[in-house]
Amino acid sequence: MGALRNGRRRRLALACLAVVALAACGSGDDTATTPISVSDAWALATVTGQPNGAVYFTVMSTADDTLEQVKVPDTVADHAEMHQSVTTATGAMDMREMDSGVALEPGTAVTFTPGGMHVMLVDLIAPLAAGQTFDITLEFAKADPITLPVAVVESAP
Ligand SMILES: [Cu+2]
Repeated sequence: MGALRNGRRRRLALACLAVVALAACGSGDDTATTPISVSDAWALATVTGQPNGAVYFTVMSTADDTLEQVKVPDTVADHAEMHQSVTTATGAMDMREMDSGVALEPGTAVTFTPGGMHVMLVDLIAPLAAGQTFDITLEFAKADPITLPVAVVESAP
């Protein structure tokens, strides 16, 4: 009787150890793969003949990182570029490509917004229609890539 009870106890203890190990693994993976969150991704609908579209979103990181590039399916546009809107010396609006990416600091939200930073969808395959969604993928220097849906809207939210 005594030996049987001991055997059961040992099996229970082993089962608990396995559960603890799994839990530790799981939480370790979470912090390694999701230090960055991206929210509120949207794009304005475009009209026929408009060559480019723009995507806006907010990105927040818990660690120092760099948003290096954004990718868009080739069914949506030829490619995507990260742009910064600037006002030229003559007062005209212009855009400059952010070749070295966008620095992310822990806990500081970076917002892509009209008149500021945006992801330009270069050479749209078809006009962006309100109600449509498509995926973009954000690639970082350190964190794993994040793919998320972009909602096409008639006017800025
Ligand atoms: Cu642009």
